[in-house]
Parts: sequence; C-alpha cells; structure tokens
Amino acid sequence: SRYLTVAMGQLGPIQRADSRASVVARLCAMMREAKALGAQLIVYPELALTTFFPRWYIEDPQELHAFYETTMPNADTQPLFDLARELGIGFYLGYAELAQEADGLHQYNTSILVNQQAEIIAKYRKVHVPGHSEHEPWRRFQHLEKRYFESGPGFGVTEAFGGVMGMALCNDRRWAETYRVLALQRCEMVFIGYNTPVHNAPAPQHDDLSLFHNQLSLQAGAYQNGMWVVGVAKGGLEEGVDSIGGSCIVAPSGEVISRCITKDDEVQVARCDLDWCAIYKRTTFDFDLHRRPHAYGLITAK
Ligand code: ING
Repeated sequence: SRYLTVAMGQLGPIQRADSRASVVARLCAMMREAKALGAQLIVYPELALTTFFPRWYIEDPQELHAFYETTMPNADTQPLFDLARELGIGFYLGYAELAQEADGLHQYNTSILVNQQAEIIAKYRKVHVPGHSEHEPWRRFQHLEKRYFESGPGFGVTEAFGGVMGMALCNDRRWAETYRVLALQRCEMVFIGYNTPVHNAPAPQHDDLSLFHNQLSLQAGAYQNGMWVVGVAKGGLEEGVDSIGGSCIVAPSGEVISRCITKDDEVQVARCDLDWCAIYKRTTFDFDLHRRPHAYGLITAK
C-alpha cells in the first residue's frame, strides 16, 4: 500500500472587497486543520485568492490585472508557503497568473503543486477555458474566462507524494480527454479546483443538475482511468452569484469516499491508497491490452 492522506480545503465565497491577506489567513487556518487530521497535502480551489472576477465585464486593464498574481510566492501568499514548510504539508493552489514571456504579457488560469518543503514542483495552465470573450449583457452575470485567460499547452504529471500526480482546473473536469491524457502518463491522482455557478446562462435547464454533473464528471473520470480524483470548490454566494460546493474525493472505483457538506470553508480528508489504481489500470483499463488507438483518430481532429 501507498497511503496518501489528502485534505480538501474547500472555500466559501470570496467577496470583491476581501483582501488577499484575509483569504490567505483562511487558507492557513484550513492548512492547520488538515495537518491536525493527518493530511500530507491540501487541495484548494481554482482562483482561490480572489472573487471569481470573470463574472464581470472589466474594461480597464489595470482594474483587471489587480486580480492576477505576477509572482508566486509573493508578499500576500508567502505566509501560506511558510506555514506549509513549518507543518511539512504540500498543497495545490489555483490563481490568476500574469506571466511575462518572451513575446509579452500572458494571462492564464493557473494552478501549482507545492511539495512538503514548500517548493513549487509543477505548474498547470487551464486548457478548457469556458464561457465567452465578448460582453453579453443579456446574461444575469458574465462568464468571461475566454476573454481573461489563454488556454494552456496541455496536461502533465509529476512524481510526488509517493505517486504520479496530475493537475486540471474546473471546466477541464467535464472533458473525458483531460483524464485520459493524464492517465496515458501514468497519473494516479488528479487535483481539480473549481468555481461553478449554479446558474448556467446558456442552458438554465442544467441549473438543477449542476451538482449532479459535477460529481458525474469526477466519478466518470476516476473510474474510466483508474485514478483518484480530488475536486475542490470555491462555493457559496459571491457578489450575489451562487456557486456550487460539492467538493469530493473519488476512488479509482468511481466511489466517492469523502465529501464536503457545506458551501463554506470546510476541510475533509481521505486516506487514499495509490495502489488501488492498479486494480483498474491492470485489468479493465489496462491501456496496453485493451485500448485501440487505430479507431480513435477523430479524437484529436479540430
Ligand atoms: N466554471 C464552470 C465549470 O465548467 C461551466 C463553467 C458551468 C460550464 C456550467 C458549463 C456548465 O464548472 C469554470 N470556471 O470552468
């Protein structure tokens, strides 16, 4: 057995006026709780440092960039890294990244994986950026991720915490390709932070099914790839917009073995045996034995 005790650090709402310092204090409180519960790492949500700002049409670049991080760690997040080192606990954190690259400034919806020595060992940039890129005033609220974030290059894995770890973000969890591309790299556990409004403007019929679709996506991805899946929400009422909670940890069998039951800051843990992945990766989902790539060509078609 290769046990890994994982904590979900689910966040309740972050209002626009909430300072990063106040949010980091909440994250630190949950990190201490996770440590007390025996966790080796804690998984935080997507965009965990600020309110979900893509709900607004923001024209002023300076106002928009105030929601991004230009360095990581930085003055606001250093206390989280310091506490992680002190407690010897790793973490996954989602945030908006402003990246200075050779060809200029880029905006990503990013997550990092930090080890038990508080070193950043992996960075991921959201591939499936949902929503829309132009102001659509007909909506109760916007979902301008396509305006505010570029799509990242792809899905990678990192050997850490005794196994093969992967990262994804929010809408990625709805796409079967996310899990399969990770599983083809031997991924045993994937961390997925999310912010999911209850109301889905283009298809309000889905609203009552938002928690069901969340869990269905996580369970399917886990079972069909013999992977542990850790989905962690930022939920509750942010600036008048209600988002789902529903954080849960799914075993390679597809069974939910731990879940949060509020829409606030809540820590729940699960003791995950990474060896359970083999029960599926060596049988039903033995890719070498059973996959038929010759029939899958269309999957990568545009
Ligand atoms: N949020 C939502 C998500 O995929 C969404 C967007 C909601 C898409 C409902 C489709 C239906 O969970 C983010 N941040 O991706």
